[in-house]
Amino acid sequence: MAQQDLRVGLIGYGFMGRTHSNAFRSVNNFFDLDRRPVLAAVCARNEERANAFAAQWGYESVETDWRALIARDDIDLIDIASPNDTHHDIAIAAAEAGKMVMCEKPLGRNAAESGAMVDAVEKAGVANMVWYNYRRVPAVTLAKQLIDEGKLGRIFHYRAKFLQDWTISADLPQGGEGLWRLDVDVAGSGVTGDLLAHCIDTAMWLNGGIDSVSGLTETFVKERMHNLTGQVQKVGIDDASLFLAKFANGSLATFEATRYARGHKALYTLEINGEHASIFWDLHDLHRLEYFDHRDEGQTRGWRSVHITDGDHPYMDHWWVPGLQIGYEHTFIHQAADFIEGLSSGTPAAPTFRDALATDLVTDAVLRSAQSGQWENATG
Ligand code: SOE
Repeated sequence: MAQQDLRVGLIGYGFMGRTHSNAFRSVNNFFDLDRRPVLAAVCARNEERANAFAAQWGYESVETDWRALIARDDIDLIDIASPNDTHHDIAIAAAEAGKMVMCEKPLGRNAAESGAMVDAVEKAGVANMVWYNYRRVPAVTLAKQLIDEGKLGRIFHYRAKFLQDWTISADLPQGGEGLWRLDVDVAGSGVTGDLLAHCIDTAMWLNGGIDSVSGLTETFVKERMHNLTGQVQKVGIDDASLFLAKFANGSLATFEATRYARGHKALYTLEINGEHASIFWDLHDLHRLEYFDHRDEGQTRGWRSVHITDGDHPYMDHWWVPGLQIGYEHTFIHQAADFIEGLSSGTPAAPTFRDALATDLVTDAVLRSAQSGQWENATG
């Protein structure tokens, strides 16, 4: 297939910069696409480390000012993998310069920021997408197909958790590289925007819109030393966030995220209970989908643990042979493939900025509800 270059300018070289770079580098090895990402430039303030990153990943050039990157004529796509407080300004400037924009989640620090970003990309008419990668775990994509085919029937319950334990120590500072997720000014919120946002994105994709929420948050460690000021400062993020939700389809939900669940590193689980069937998925066992169908023959009816590695499972015909599983990094490769296919077909791949705004409206409502003690509307 004749391929057009898709010249990528990546901003940020942390954990997410690596997942995105790996996706752009690998995607054409596994998917037949009419565009080929070219790692044109990486941009970060620390020139020495940006140079080292460029050498390691094969970026052609380095910029230390994102405005200079956006001003370049040889860049088609700006990919934002820098901390949350940078998303708004970069995305808007990139859209105004006519660049396609991909952005790490959450889209903005709050729905007001995200709304302005949606306006900018839609006004400019540029392709856009947010990296909510868990939609593209093949088992989760299969769950979507089963639900859309009506296999579960009417849905009654949705249950999601995202549990971690890495901030329990009161000695852990806040702010700066690696710890900006603890600094409310940079992150926008704590686990609500960081972890629940994933659960909400998947949930609304699988089960439709969320109408209203009742939230409860807690900050267990109230003060931490700030890495940038050297001062002990108030912690403004939520360490744990739980909420009840009512979906537009009438189903009821519980969501929980915390960084204080000792023993859990990234336990994202979801369960959906329908009239005919139920589904359970666990990120620690991401290549399995647990499925129970009440219509099965009575004596052998039970939960099936389906190994999602066959050629007829979502995305799996692009990988190895049946029985051999794939992992976390592949979800980003799938997302890059879908984004490029969306450019070719003219049907944008989801989640777009607009889809991600809907998630931020829910996270804002959860935080509002935790303050007000009331149920809050989550649709904006
Ligand atoms: C936080 O520890 C984090 O890295 C999130 O920021 C990611 O979005 C999540 O996928 C894994 O956990």
